[in-house]
This record gives sequence, structure tokens and C-alpha cells, in this order.
Amino acid sequence: MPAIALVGAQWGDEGKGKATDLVGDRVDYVVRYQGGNNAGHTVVIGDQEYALHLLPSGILTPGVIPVIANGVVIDPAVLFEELDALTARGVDVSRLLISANAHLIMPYHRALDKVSERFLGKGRIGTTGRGIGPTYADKTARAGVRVQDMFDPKILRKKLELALNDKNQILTKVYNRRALEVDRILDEYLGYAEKIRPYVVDTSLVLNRALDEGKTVFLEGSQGTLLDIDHGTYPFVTSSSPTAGGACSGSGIGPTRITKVIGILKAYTTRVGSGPFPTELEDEWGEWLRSRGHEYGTTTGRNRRCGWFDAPIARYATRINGITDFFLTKLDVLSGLERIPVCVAYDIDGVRHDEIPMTQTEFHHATPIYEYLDGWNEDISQARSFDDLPKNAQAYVRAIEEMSGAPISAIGVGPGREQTLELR
Ligand code: 2SA
Ligand code: GDP
Ligand code: MG
Repeated sequence: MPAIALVGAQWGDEGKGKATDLVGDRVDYVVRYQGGNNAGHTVVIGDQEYALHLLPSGILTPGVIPVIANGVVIDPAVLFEELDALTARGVDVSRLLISANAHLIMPYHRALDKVSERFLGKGRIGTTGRGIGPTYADKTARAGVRVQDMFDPKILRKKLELALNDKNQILTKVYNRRALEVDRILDEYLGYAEKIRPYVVDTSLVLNRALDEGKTVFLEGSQGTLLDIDHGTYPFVTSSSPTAGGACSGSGIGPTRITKVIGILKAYTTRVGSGPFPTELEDEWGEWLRSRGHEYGTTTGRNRRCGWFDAPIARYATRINGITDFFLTKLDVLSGLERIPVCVAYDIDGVRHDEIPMTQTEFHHATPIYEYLDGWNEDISQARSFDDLPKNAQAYVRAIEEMSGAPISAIGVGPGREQTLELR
């Protein structure tokens, strides 16, 4: 049986948590393969709302095995906080599996994330301040600390001493902050070792065996295509690979195992943090989308920047991820507009570009070329099939499908589990 990847097609917050939850009872494993507790995935079940940051959305579905794979960065304090909070709400978290190879977010990573952003001033990335970038930087520099290191106090001490030699110089000399102490961090992290041990396995082995046995593995991306370290709006990106390629390296599954790539696409566009955003609305329409769509960061509470749908971005996501199906979310938010602008191409310094331009400089200069589609006034949150939608909403969906380059197989008309229209 197959592995299925689910990816954000824009800048994140497309509704991946809800989409994963929806397929929850049809899959056996739900795997986080990149990012950390910078993610914020909201799942609404009945009158209960859950905001997950580090844990896979599958943790809410009984019978599903949730997995934190090797590509994720783990802040152990956050892990246990999140597990305890779910346990207190009656969720069984005992099935969770964690990779021994996942890297750990250390106190100096959090400190460096915050101070470096402050020092960048206007040029800041607008990170979530969770230590994500510095942790991946250490991973790539081969100076990271992994989950398995907590089981070997000697190695952990050695790694910490090496790391702090370097980090304390930067923290004290460059940023004028206090030095961190090896023993303190060592005690804290050794304290996590016994708590985390029951969950830790070779997750790549478990997942490949599961696939051999005919089980279905669902790879849940965080953030989105344009926040990808390679394919996103660099340097205004996160430090991992949320795209479908990252699902393989981040979980230890070969690409031939993935038979379906679902792209989650919002009916308009949002972004949190700095960086180019051609269709951004800095007027009352941006505020209109924000308040109707409740576009506030799930992790940090920040206002999300809002704009109209951008077709070149959707096409780009189809290409980079090999998207086979789209799940179009938040169509209900657009009810009440007379005409809906959709960006079909960009004007860049007087030249029309139908695709995302090659360079960041050009993308910064891109202004949208809009087509205007007819809107609808009806509240569509009670619709349960495509035929229940007003004709103009149907036409909007079909137009977006045509421009995006892959079929739309589901539509979200509200945050609830039942507010989804399946098209095929
Ligand atoms: P980081 O912290 O190093 O990953 O930040 C780098 C950039 O990645 C963006 N980023 C996100 N964008 C959208 N949603 C994310 N998760 C939260 C949510 C965000 C929040 O679900 O709302 O609560 O603010 C997320 N995580 C990282 C970030 O804004 C930077 O642009
Ligand atoms: P994720 O990071 O992609 O998982 O998305 P977030 O959870 O950060 O943000 C998506 C928000 O939209 C959440 O509050 C969801 O409950 C909500 N949501 C998801 N799908 C729909 C939908 O179809 N309509 C509406 N109105 N809200 C939705
Ligand atoms: Mg989110």
C-alpha cells in the first residue's frame, strides 16, 4: 500500500491540520517529517479545538500511529507539555513513535533565534522564535544534538561543551547576552532521557516495514512550499524542506513509495513573517480577509498577511511537489464578494510573467495581473456536496483548478470535520 504526502501549496496555514485529520481514519501512520514547534495545525472536532505544534495531527485519531520522524527538530520541554495537555483532555498519546535521529532544539538555539532576529531589525525574517533555524544550522554543520545523544551522558556532555564553546562566544561577545552553563543544560536534558525513551524507535525501519505489510503511511508537511529552504522565497523561509521531496529524506522512505501528493490550497493567500507577497492587501480588504478567515498565527498569535489567490504560486507548488490532488480550503471565507480578483500572472518591470520569476529581485518587483471572477452571497458553510454550492462558487473552483494544474478533489467550507465536500 502507498505512502501519501500532504503539503502546503502556499506559505503555510492552508488548513493542513484539518485535511490530515479528515483522512485520519483511512490511514495507519501519520508522520511529521520536518519543522518543529514553529508549526501550528488546528483541528476542530465537534465543539473541541486542538492546536498542535510539534505532534502529528494523527494523534487525535484513535488507531492511528503518530510518528515524529528524523527530519523534525524537537524541543523536549514542548513535546512533554503538548503530550501532557492532550492527556489531560482525554487523548491517548501512548502510540507516539519518535526517531532516535531527530535533532534537539537546545536553549542556545532559542536564544540565538531571538537575538539574531532582534539584531536584524527591519531585515528580520519574522521567525516564530522557537529556535528552528539555529537547530537546523547546527544539524547541517554537523554540530547538532540528536534524541539518541540523551541516552549517552558522556556524548551529550561532550557535544554540549563543544557547542557552548562556540555559542557562548556569540551570545556574550556579539549579542551581549549571558553565557549558558553546560551542567544546567546537561541536567535538564538528561532529565528528559527516561521520559522520552519509551517512544523512541528506528522510525524509518518501522515505516518501511509497515508499507511492506500493506499499511498506509501519511506524511504530513508543516509550513508550505514557498517557505521551503530550497524552493521558497529565500531567505524569507523556514530552515527545512516542507515540500514532497523533504517527505522522503525527513522520514527515510524512498520516493517510489509515494503514490499520491495532496496539496493544500487556500482559496486566497496568507503569509506570516517577512518577505515578498505579490497579492498582499494592505487595505481594508486585507483586514476583511483576516477577520473573516480568522487569520492569526496558531503558534505566535501574529496577524497573518492576507491577499487574493495567486495562480502562479499554485502552479509552482504543483510542479515542485508533483501534486496529484488539491484540497481547496476556506472557500466559505469568500462569500459576500461581488467580484473576486485572482492573480493570473505578474507584471515585473513592465514584462508579463506567467510563472514565478527566476530571481528574488524580480519576485520582489512582481505586481499581480488580475482576472475578476463573479462572486456569490450565499453562506456556503452548510453545503455538503459540490452541487450545493452556488453556480459562481462552482465556477470559482473550476477556474482555480484549471489555473493550478491539478484536480481539486476536496473543498473546505468551514473548520469542522463535517464541513468538507469530496469531489471524487
Ligand atoms: P521559523 O520560526 O524559523 O520557522 O520562521 C521562518 C519563517 O517561516 C514562517 N513560519 C510559518 N508560517 C506560517 N505558519 C507557521 N506556523 C504558525 C501558524 C505561525 C505562527 O500555524 O500560524 O503562529 O506565527 C509558520 N512557522 C514558521 C515564519 O513566519 C517565518 O517567515
Ligand atoms: P495549517 O498550519 O495548514 O494546519 O493551518 P492552521 O491550522 O494554522 O490554519 C488554518 C485555519 O483555518 C484553522 O483555524 C482551521 O480550523 C481553519 N480551517 C481549515 N479549513 C477551513 C475551511 O475550509 N473553512 C474555514 N472557515 N476555516 C478552515
Ligand atoms: Mg499553521
